[in-house]
Amino acid sequence: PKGTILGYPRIGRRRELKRAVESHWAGALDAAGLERTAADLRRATRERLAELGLGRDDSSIPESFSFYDQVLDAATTVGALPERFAGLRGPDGEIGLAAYFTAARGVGDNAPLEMTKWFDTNYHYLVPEIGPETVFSLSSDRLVRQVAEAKADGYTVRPVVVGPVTLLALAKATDAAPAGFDPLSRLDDLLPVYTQLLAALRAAGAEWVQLDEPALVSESLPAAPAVLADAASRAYAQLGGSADRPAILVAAGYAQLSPEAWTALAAAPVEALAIDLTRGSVPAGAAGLGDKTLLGGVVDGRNIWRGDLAAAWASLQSLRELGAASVSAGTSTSLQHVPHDVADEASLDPRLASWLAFADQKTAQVVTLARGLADGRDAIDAEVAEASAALSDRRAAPGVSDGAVRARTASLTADDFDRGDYATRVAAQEEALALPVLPTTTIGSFPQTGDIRRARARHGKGELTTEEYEGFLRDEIARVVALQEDIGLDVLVHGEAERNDMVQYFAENLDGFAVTQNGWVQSYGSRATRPSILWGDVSRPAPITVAWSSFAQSLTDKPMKGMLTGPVTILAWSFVRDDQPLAETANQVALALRDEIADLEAAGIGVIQVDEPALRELLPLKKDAQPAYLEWSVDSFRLATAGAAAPTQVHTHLCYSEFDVVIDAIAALDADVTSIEAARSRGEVIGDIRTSGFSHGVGPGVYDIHSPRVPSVGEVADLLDRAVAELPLRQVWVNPDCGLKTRGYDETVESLRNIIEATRATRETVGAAV
Ligand code: THG
Ligand code: ZN
Repeated sequence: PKGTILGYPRIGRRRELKRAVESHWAGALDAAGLERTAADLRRATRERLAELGLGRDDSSIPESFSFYDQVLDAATTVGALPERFAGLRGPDGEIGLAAYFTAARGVGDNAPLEMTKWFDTNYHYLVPEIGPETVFSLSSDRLVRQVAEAKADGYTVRPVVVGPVTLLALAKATDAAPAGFDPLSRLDDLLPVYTQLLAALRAAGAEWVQLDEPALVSESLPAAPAVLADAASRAYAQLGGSADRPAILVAAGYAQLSPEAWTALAAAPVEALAIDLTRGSVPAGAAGLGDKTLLGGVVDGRNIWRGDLAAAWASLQSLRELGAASVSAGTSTSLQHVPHDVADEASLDPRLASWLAFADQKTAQVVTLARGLADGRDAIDAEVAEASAALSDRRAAPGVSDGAVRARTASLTADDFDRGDYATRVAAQEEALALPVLPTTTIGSFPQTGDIRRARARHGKGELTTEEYEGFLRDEIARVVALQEDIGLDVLVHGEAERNDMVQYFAENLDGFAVTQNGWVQSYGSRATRPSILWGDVSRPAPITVAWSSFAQSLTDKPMKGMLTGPVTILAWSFVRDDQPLAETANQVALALRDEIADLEAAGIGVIQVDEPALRELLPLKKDAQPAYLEWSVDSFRLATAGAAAPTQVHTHLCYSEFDVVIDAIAALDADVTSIEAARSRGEVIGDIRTSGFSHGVGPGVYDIHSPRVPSVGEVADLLDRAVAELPLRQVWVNPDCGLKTRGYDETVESLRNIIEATRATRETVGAAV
């Protein structure tokens, strides 16, 4: 086939899979019912993709369904589940749905597999645990059955599996493994199982198989690119050397394939190679591909823009020079990172909608390019012209470029990014705030109860007037403020009951953004977000948070924290315009936040938190691109906050504990106080903070909010003792790991009370020692 997509969203146009899976977990839908829903979804996907023009019988339709995660799928297929889930396996060691979901979600003391970000996307995968003791064996025939299911429906699909190199490269060592154990060292034991899998797929009717190897583009994995390329060379010599297998497509999206990996794959006995041409090209000096097919990933799987078909065509033409036997058109990655269909967005401005492409529109683009490759460029002239016209329309549309916004970013000077001397600020803040040692606070959100969600939904449907809804929110804020006073916290928050999502809330209140109704994108498992669309120059038509924060402040004498989401996180969790540097877009958002901060200060708010949980997420996979990213991302935060007066205490919050990579960047943010995740790693991060010489206020989390467990007073006190032993007392803040939005009230209140009790005890000990 002349064109294909590397994968399709699995959650369903109306999140049907989420509903089915969650009702299965709740015991309301049995396994057979869940399997039926999943089969219906797969059937609907095949039919839709055929309707859009992918061939029913030429392997251009991918079989990329997953109940939870593609990495977990591959791990369970080859039997790579840690020992603690062994009891859940079937008679022949088979891993069925129950074991699969338990590995994903945990049960009792059996912790689930760890979850982490998939390359530089917002998708999270489950980290396989592999040790010397792991026994690889074919343990699930799910994918084989899906191929057979499609066959029975008259489709020859192309099954998609995470490849052996990526599976091992993303794995971590089991607890039982000796120190320094590298899962990649098990490659030779794993390959026979993949060989067996390929044979079974062929027997079920697969003519092609797609092995996803994005590890081969990354410079951010423990294994170096040359080591990964060597593994790929061995893996594909062996898999390709097997006689009983479908044709193999090795797909390596998300960035440019490393030169070493290109050389390895060019020499490997596989039939096709898919590369990402939206984030890189062919490595310089790349070897020819002989009789392989080269699939050019020219349709971007990561954004929602309609794309430039003329440029895509030119890019495909340039591939011919590499001497591949044939060139075909594809997406750069799976389309799992974009929503289903622009046609599902009735409320979107039609002009904006005409610039967009979700998964279905991107599939149609691939089909168009494929037709061009088969029948000649003339055959697709009309479509190419239409795409170009949409692009020019977008360039010229009002709001895409706003003179006032441009003038403001163009006139920025170094001063605009600099808050001035830290010591001066500390003195001014001590006087303004008069906080005790070890000040206590929370990250910002309080539990989003069913009542809050229902009130928001009813307001959305017009069943509650805005006045009634806002009255409800004020009552909620008053309750949360009174609760915090009762618990004895020092710096209070208003609880964020008015926000659905910390990014969408700002997107809804800033010019230059649009939000969708059905634009869900899987984040992990059954969870999804609806990223906002940042399409134009960003400005703030009116204050956003000021009324809520000043109402909350009016209820208490304690400092009330103003709560904002930082520019990098707003960009990271939105679909961002691709027609100007991210740095420019980030500065526009930063200026809108800067104005909000000025208004909060004017309204008497003396502590303002600007969250940047995604700072680490956007870090490029390629080392040479990282410094520039860290520069503009840090600058945009500084631009947002540098207007704050010295007595105003600026806080930030980051949602991870891998401090090492970005510690210098975090210090460069120059926030007065930074709260971070630390409870799960038992405060290990405190050592990193000390050795890095980080000098500003820091709140290493003492309560793991990802778990319903209530930390005991003793546990919290231990963490605090460790913090005050390693860090200067004046630096240490006391707070949970993250927002409390997803927790219930009972455990939240109990945990916060324990935190306060532990803090009081530690204050006494250090007081005695001082
Ligand atoms: N907001 C946005 N993007 C994000 C996060 C966020 N990306 C990264 C990270 N946080 C992802 N984490 C989650 C956690 C929970 C959910 C989604 C992503 C979640 N979603 C609800 C669901 O799927 O049922 C739907 C939420 C809604 O109604 O909006 O639980 O915090 N933008
Ligand atoms: Zn957090």
